Amino acid sequence: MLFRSLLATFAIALIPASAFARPANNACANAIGVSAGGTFNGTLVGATNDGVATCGSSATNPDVWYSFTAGTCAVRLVLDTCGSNAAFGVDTVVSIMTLCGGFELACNDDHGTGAAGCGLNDSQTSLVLSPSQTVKIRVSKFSTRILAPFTLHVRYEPVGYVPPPTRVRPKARHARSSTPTTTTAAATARRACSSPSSSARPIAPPPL
Ligand SMILES: [Ca+2]
Ligand SMILES: [Ca+2]
Repeated sequence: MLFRSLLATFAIALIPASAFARPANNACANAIGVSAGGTFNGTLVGATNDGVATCGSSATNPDVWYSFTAGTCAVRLVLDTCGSNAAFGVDTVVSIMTLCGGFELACNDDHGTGAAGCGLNDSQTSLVLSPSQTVKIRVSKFSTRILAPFTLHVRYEPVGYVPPPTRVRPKARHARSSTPTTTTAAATARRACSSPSSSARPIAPPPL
């Protein structure tokens, strides 16, 4: 029995520590929703690879996932990991996919411009999304650099009003009032899509 116990202990010791602590969003299918925007603290520690990317030598590296769905407005989605390299030593790579196992829409390894609060190894990327479009956000790391925590900032702002796909015609012309109606759903949507969202922040220039 003692031998068996020692053998079991030895076997457990051989299992990598990462096997005990997978991030909740390790699999793309378990992507964390970030549609409201904001700051999200994540980690690559314990993550495994289930995605690909075309930049940052990260195609086979461990990755974690987030999901963003645009509302009724077309939006410019802007992602960055600014501050992560300075805080945790991680060299992030951020990419945007159409869906799990889908096509890559954008990828950035290093922000490159060294904007305020953004290190040269931090990532930033952006993409214009159609109303209701969902994308998957992959966070990974460059080549052989360390697995570590990171901070993902998610911002978005409307890029213009997009009319709904169908319109309700007036029942009768003579029923129209000479006074313009300003409280229709369309007018409300137009106003909503013409002003920045409450979570939108000034957007930095795209990476070089
Ligand atoms: Ca993964
Ligand atoms: Ca990087």
